[in-house]
Amino acid sequence: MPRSDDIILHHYDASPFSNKVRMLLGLKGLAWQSVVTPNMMPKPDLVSLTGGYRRAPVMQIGADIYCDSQVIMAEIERRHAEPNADFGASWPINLWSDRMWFQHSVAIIFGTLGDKVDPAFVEDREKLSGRPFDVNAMAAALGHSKTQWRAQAAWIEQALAADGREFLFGSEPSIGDLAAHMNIWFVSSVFSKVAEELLDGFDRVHRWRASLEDSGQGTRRELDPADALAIAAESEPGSRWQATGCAQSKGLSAGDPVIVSADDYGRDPIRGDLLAVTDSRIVIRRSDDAHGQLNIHFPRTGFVLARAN
Ligand SMILES: N[C@@H](CCC(=O)N[C@@H](CS)C(=O)NCC(=O)O)C(=O)O
Repeated sequence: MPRSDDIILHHYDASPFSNKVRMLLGLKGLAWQSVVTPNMMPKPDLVSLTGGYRRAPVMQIGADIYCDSQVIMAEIERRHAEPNADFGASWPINLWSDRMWFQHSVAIIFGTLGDKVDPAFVEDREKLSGRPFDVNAMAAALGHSKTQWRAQAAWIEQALAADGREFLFGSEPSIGDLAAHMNIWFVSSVFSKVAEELLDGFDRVHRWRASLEDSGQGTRRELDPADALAIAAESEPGSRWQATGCAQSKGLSAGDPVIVSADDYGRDPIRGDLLAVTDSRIVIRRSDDAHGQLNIHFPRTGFVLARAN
């Protein structure tokens, strides 16, 4: 049975955001437990743990639950500082790659698949975003999406050309490198020929990618979802966030009932009592009969925090 301080990643293999986190675990040489989640709703085990957050990945350490790859990577970095991967402009690159570049990857993959996309998946993604997931429109715009995608990949090639550096910020890989790698991995994992075409002539990107992937994905062990839930129920949430002030957050104080939701897609509201807000993180406490008390962590960037009515 895993211990309450083991890293448990709720994820699925095809998920690019999960792959980015798995690569950070590899870079740090960490052992971790893997709970494979479905790639669309329903996800009863995951949602019961998070209080409503459904996206992948989610990291669990005991009764602390980390929603969104941004706060997951920050927490891995905080707990396992060596080798340091949090430097340079890693976080802005992460946000650009997660939002802007990722949307072009989605348009290319699903525009290329077109009518082959499972209608249940289309319906799920429409509910997730609150907008049409129009694969025919994506197919029609494929040329534009590919141009945009390649132009963004060219930024990586240029950055690596600057002074012959091996990685974006010098001789060591960073979270920014893993973030930029995410879209290249995503498109290649589904359509390797399309990725080859889009990266044609970007020799530095090819070498950089191979070198990042050489670090592997750490030591993965499969864990039954029920065991992960049992670990949450048996563990106490971490106490380091309890004393943190809640300054500069719309007059909210620790203990206030709040709602947290993503500001892009998958905006399902998560209710809890505010524990802490910093410039980089929101932490709320929620409790239920099945799991007892849990700390739920979100990144500050990309999430809305509001008083619950
Ligand atoms: N900002 C989030 C985005 C996560 C995300 O969009 N994940 C995708 C999978 S790669 C997702 O959850 N899609 C809906 C689903 O799988 O149910 C993060 O960084 O973790």
